[in-house]
Amino acid sequence: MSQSILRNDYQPYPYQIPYLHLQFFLNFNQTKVCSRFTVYTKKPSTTLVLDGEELTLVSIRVDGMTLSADQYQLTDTHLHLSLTNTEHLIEIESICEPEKNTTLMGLYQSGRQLFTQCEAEGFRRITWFADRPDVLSRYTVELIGDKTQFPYLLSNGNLISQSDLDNNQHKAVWEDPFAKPSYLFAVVAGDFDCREEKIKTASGREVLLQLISDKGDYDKTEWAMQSLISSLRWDEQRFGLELDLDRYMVVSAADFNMGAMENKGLNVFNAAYVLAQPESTTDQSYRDIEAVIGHEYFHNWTGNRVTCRDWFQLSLKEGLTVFRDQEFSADMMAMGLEGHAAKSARAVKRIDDVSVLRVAQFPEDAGPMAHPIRPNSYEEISNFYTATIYEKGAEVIRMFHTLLGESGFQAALNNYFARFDGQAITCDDFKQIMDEQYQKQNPGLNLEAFSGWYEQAGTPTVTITLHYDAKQQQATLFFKQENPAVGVELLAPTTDKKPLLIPFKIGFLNQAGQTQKVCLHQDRNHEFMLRIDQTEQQVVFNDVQSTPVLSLLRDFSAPIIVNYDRPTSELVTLAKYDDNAFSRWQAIQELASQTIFSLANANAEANEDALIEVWGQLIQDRILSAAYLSRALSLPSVRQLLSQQRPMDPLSIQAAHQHLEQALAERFSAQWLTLYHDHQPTANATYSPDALSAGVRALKNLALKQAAIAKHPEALRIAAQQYAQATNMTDQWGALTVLVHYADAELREHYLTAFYDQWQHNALVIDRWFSVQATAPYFDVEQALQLQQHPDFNLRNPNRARALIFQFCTNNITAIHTESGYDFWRDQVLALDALNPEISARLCRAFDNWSQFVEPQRSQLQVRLQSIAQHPKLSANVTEIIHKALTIE
Ligand code: B3K
Ligand code: ZN
Repeated sequence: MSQSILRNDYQPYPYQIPYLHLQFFLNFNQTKVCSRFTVYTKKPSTTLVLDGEELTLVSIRVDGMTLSADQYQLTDTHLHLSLTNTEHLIEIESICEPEKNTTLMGLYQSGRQLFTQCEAEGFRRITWFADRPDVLSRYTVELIGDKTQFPYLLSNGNLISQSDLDNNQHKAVWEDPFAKPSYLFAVVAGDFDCREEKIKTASGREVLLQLISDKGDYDKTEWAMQSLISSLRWDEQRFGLELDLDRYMVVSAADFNMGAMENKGLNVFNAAYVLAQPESTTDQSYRDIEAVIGHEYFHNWTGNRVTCRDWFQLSLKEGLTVFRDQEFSADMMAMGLEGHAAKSARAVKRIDDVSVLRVAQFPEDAGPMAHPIRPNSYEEISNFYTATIYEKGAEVIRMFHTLLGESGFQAALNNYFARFDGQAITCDDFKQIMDEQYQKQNPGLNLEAFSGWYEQAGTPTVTITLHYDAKQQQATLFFKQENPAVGVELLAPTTDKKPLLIPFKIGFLNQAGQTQKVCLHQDRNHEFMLRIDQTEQQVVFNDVQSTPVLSLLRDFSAPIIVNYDRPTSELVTLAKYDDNAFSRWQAIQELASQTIFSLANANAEANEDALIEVWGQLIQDRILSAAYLSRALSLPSVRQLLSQQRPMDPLSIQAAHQHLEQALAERFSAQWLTLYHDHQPTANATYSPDALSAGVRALKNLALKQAAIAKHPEALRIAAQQYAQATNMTDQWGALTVLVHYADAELREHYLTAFYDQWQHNALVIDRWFSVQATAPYFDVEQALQLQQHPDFNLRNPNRARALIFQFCTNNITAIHTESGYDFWRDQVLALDALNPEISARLCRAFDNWSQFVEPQRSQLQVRLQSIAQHPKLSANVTEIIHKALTIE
């Protein structure tokens, strides 16, 4: 079993390595790497320990002398050198094998190209080095390779020289002017297309931006370039942060484990987050590309200039950078809009982000892998690139932003860069900066009670009760926080969790749904930001003229679950009239969730009347934006509902969900058809991915789906027509999904074949072809196994594995929750684990919460987990997940 690494065991590295010189002789089968660096220490006679994995050693020289085998100690993971002086020159030659590297960590081959991925611990698969984020060095990199095979030889920073060598070889020398940790190192080699643009930064410096993609994909990089320029401008305008390099490259890779990687000056991107053109890319993908381009670009300051001391601090860069990319997207979505329209656009972004948090992070925070945003231990760091570190981390930053306000937050960030630029630091350092600013703004108060957000796991629940005294016109609100031990906390008996500081935004309405002003201390308003920081706390509002309807946790001001018992009629009032767009959507969702849960429990009083009343009003509304309506008129997903149910009964929730979906679709089928026709594009309109146009298409495609669910006689004909006439992928995809999911087998096959034939040369669209089948109601395990035999299926390509296997295992509820479904999941985890442990561990997580299911699913899953655990050759990644899942119930 792997060892746990503990945060409290941190020790600074005993050596400094200010410069690193690397020389690569690039080849697919064997790449030779020669490294040269001087180590400095204040303590002579210290052993130098370097990380290295899957490498073949050629030679080691210390101060010019080649070492014999008895002068160093080599294990599978480390190289130990006993040094005597305060300064030594180290030279190491080694070989790695990119062609055989299916983990996609370190240097690997993808098609006829070479890429690296070093975060978190991939650099050690390239050469022996101090592969940890607190060792910062300035890199010079010489790349030598065949001119025909590798016309492009890229690394971080500035190109110093390029020259031809004998035997059709050539060499490029790169120098990164900034000291960086090894995880930000990158090399890319191969043949590419390159889109370039020169722009001037805010201070007037000219910089070269390059978008580098496979030959033939040049036309698909225009949007990414536009997004990169928008990101640059946004960071200058909103955060006052400028690009610090002369050259910034973004490269597209077909095989990539994650979304993208922020290597200094040389970002490597999963092709899915960089390539776009209207006919092959959906609106959602356009948004995602903009967000990920932004995210990686924003890392240049929050991550690269100021980096993490150790991997326990990962959220220092990820939470902050996700917060920044969320704000960037919101600003882009609201661009050009004013007043209510701008607010609504931002609310849509907030709704989407909160939905992701609830579907991905809340269950994580309630399961065996629950961990604080700054974990205390891990076995395998790649298992900790989680929704908690990223999305909950971003919510924590958002709370700082809420507590300080925009200008206070900006002032604090200025101090942050002034104090920590060029350093590897901790979350505590960041919190300290925020606290200093808070104390400046709020004399006598501090953020001490906020530290629990970094120290504790679990989603806190806040239960609220209201006492209204009509005579005194006084409303007293009682708040009770609960946050029982979860995940690893359950293994430590001494978990006395403390109450958290929660910024809680609340609004007051009356029973008719109008806002009502009330008094809190001297403040008379209808909306307040409360500071909740006690286990039990009460807040008294005066001058409350009528029984209030409370609009709670407006804008989702904290990542918590709110319990408040109220009559359905109040939810209906909020669903119709809440002036906070987020909370209005929340009320509609709660109404829908309650209805589905009562249906699933076969509750005698279960009925859809309240929801029908609300939907009836919404579906006629022509003032709310189309994007907002498309969210308001969507039921919560089965996965989200399951996260609220204990024990989880997937099949009954799926059945109740389907029942309600059907009932609502039938009830409003005529209105949906009208909506569909009212949201057609104007003739000859050219495609634009802007938020307004995308919102109209989202609502239109939702309407088409609803008409199909209702089996409206027109629905499939309209879908076929839309498919035939579509000039963009959003519309073609919307129609295809309807035709594949709701038409009979013959029609479905016809469209699947047509779609495949049209797009067989576009891998990203063929991913869609796999996923539309994997999520279809008719699709079962037998078909999944059959589709895996398709010549285009390739388990080594993470996007393909995600399109078929992950989609099937996570989103095809009826097919996966069967004995054969669970067998399929187990077999895929094991098959993937032999190739790519990082991806396999992610699939493994799909059922790490097995113990929360009802019987017989619970026992059936347990058996599969146990059989994975017994597999003789399991990666450290999967071992950690399975071990935690089986020991922490
Ligand atoms: N920092 C990368 C994460 C890559 C980790 C892979 N094991 C992506 C991002 O957050 O920008
Ligand atoms: Zn990131």
